Amino acid sequence: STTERTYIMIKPDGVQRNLVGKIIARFEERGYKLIALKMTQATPEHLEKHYADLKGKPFFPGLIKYMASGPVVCMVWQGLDAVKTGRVMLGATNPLASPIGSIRGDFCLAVGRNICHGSDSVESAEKEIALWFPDGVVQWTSALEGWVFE
Ligand code: YYY
Ligand code: MG
Repeated sequence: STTERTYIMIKPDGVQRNLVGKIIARFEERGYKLIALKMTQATPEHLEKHYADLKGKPFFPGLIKYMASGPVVCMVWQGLDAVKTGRVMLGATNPLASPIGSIRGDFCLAVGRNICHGSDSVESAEKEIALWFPDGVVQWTSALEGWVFE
């Protein structure tokens, strides 16, 4: 549906490498609508909730440390097939397996420094949006809607 939402986050390495504008531009240019945006330094406790499904994995402690090592940029993007297409735009978890043209395929190399996060299902998107934006998102009408969607 055209109101599907996904949670996209620019990780600390994406912020440090000045890729915030480029990543936002890709979602804007594709036709998605930005309905929430903030920059924050996340606590390990908050990140453990975000990555609760991965608790117990060998890379989990390093993942939390990396994600808490600097500010992140948190966003909610809305539009047709936002979750699945958002993941395609990010690329594969391992940047080396990501196609050129995807964000990870163009801008990074290491799985532990893959610069961005995207929800993997509509259900996890709803959970992640509630976790990062507990006060909700911004409802607004884009003047472009009739040109982006039939
Ligand atoms: O959703 P996605 O970010 O593509 O991958 P997940 O399987 O959810 O893992 C989250 C995060 O953990 C991944 O972006 C990098 C890191 N990670 C890792 O450092 N080493 C792995 N073998 C797998 C994942
Ligand atoms: Mg994931």
